Amino acid sequence: MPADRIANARLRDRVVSAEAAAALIQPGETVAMSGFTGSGYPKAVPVELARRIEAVHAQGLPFQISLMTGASTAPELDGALAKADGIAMRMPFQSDPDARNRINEGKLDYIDIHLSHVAQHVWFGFYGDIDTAVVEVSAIREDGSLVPSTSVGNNKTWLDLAKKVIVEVNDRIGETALRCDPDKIVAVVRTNGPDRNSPFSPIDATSEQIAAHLIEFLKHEVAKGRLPANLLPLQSGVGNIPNAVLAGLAKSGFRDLAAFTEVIQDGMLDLLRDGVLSYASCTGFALSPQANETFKENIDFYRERIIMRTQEISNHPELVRRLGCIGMNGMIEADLYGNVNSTHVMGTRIMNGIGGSGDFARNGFLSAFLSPSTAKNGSISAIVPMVSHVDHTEHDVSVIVTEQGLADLRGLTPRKRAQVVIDNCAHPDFRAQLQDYFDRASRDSYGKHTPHLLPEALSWHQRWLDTGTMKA
Ligand code: 0RQ
Repeated sequence: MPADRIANARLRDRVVSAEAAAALIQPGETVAMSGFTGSGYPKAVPVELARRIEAVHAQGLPFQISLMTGASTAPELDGALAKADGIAMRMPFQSDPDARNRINEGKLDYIDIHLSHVAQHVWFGFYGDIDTAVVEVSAIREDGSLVPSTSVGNNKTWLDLAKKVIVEVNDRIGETALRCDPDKIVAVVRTNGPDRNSPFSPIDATSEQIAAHLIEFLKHEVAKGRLPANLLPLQSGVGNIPNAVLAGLAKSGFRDLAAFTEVIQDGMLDLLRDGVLSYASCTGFALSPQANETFKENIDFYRERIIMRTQEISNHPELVRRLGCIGMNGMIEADLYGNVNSTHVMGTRIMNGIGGSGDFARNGFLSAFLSPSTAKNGSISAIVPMVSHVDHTEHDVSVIVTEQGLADLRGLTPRKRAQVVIDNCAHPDFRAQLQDYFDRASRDSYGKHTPHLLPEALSWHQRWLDTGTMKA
């Protein structure tokens, strides 16, 4: 790593090993780290911290920290610390298998909140003091200002509030800088690790169909005069299906699109390159290794078209409403009336968290939730009578899309919504079962506004748990 990456002389004197930096974090501390959806998280200090925690545990002594970030990180951060049993409390979002298991075993406290709320709640003191911030940057300038790496997230808040700061200096990709009083920076660690950069699965027929239904709907909205020809600023969740939607947009004939989103993934870079997308605002990147290379090679092109913002701005409800964003997010399941569960498998097992989906679902101009119509090799229906956990209520969900089709819920009564969800979104293997439920509920329900047979609705998931299949 070139020495001039740390241009500030005082901070050059504070360069230490990751192990020495990790030793500055004490048991019981609240530690705020950088990182948003696999980008811009510290690569070296968390691993060393996990090692130290394990060594302390081996002596029979306790050592855990409370951990906050922007959003999800990677095995070197969440994974290493969870495996070491080093996290007492985690917020606001994670997607790590080891952390997830510990949360679901009841061994790790997890607070799952809207990403736009994090900075404000921390400023209000709901999470106590921040003892240490560990923030990845791509350079330190002569005046001590910190050049962000591949995500911004809550870094400004962490640097403002933390009592002491550890900086990891990694690859430079950006230009503007974060400011932090150099007196607070107690350690600077040199690293050279890549971001998580997981490759996307090749686009399969299911995601292609989901994308096609959504794009056809957007074209229909333009034709009806409800959307301008270049749509409205797009927010796209992370994952294979949102990526397929972006790939579909590339071939759709739309031009001059804009994105006001949290995360830029491969498909969005392609849209920018091809001029389909004019510019994109984000707080982080989730790129495959290949897209990451292309991004770096063409950084001058992308720097003119991408702006990174802190996450309380990238996800700000007022901005999402004012800009009239089109939210496109994945879901676990939706019910007949349009309530959506994004976080809990079978109502109790957390998957990742609500992330930014709620910021965009509630406040966007249009809010679309996308999923294959079945999960687990067709054994579970993603369309259920009543969701087992509610993240997005029927009032915040405009359209539901599966590979079967699209249900436009706007302007429909609950009972009309139910019929269109069954007809358009349910998989044929489950359609008759759902129709039967809805017909009996419409006849026998206590209230006829949102018909339900409560014991049966609530036993739907239990049946799957008991038998291992809902088809039976
Ligand atoms: O489980 O990994 O064990 O196979 O859930 O499902 O189909 O791979 O879909 O990766 O797009 O995730 C909602 C989790 C979808 C995601 C969710 C099981 C399925 C699989 C993953 P396996 P898929 P995706 C921007 C916005 C909330 C946060 C958000 C998410 C696993 O989109 O985390 O939107 N959303 N943030 O088998 C049982 C069902 C299931 C099911 C799926 N009905 N029943 N299991 N699965 N449906 C980003 C940020 O905010 C940072």
